[in-house]
Amino acid sequence: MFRLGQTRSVSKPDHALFTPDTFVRAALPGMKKAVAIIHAAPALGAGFTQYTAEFQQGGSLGPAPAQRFLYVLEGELQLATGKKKHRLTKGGYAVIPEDLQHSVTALMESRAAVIEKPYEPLPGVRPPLLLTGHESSVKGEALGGDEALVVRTLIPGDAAFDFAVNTMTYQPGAALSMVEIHVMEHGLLMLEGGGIYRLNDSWYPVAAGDFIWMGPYCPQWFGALGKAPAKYLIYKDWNRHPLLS
Ligand code: UGY
Ligand code: MN
Repeated sequence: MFRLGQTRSVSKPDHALFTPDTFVRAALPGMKKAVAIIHAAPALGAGFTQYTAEFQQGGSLGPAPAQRFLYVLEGELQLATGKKKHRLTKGGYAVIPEDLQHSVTALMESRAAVIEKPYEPLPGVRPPLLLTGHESSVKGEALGGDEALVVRTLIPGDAAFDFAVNTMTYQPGAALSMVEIHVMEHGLLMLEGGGIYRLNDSWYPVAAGDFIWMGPYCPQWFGALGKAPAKYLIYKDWNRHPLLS
């Protein structure tokens, strides 16, 4: 359908909102029977790359140019590292170190969020080994004591990891208690529900399927609307000194 040039998508110097009507699909090098929607990349101003990979059954990712985070949105993936095979179902995730030879193959039609970021070593700290998990085994924590806003921290907070990925679930009407302004950037995929996202001086209606990039120091706030919870998957760089990264 023609939308007469209208979309909710915007791309600004310190933030972007990309809605599914503007997504463009293309295979990345090495991808087989799969395509990527590249939501964030250095070309946008981001220090990481985030894409949604859409696989046919038997489809696979190409090699990772950096450490790679995977989160299964739908279907089932097999992550193979040498002889070891890990099955990742919806809500399953993995953090794959930069130098670890691996393959990611879809056991059925699947979709996954993929984040790739060059690893920033920290003197005296060993880089992390492969980590796999499932969101359902991560205990939710009420953000600032607010039971209506639950955070699940998918990656341990220790200094070996130079990024975090969390899910945040808001009951209808729940909101961040403050407008955040911080040095870390974010890649955010709306998984369920919707609400209003403040990004810098603009307030945007957002819904499941949307992607948001927030650059460093982008003022940000979210309030959930509707009758069902809103949930998003959110990346941030952290655990490194800003002068050294
Ligand atoms: O972790 C965060 O910075 C998170 N609270 N930000 C956000 O939800 N926009
Ligand atoms: Mn934030």
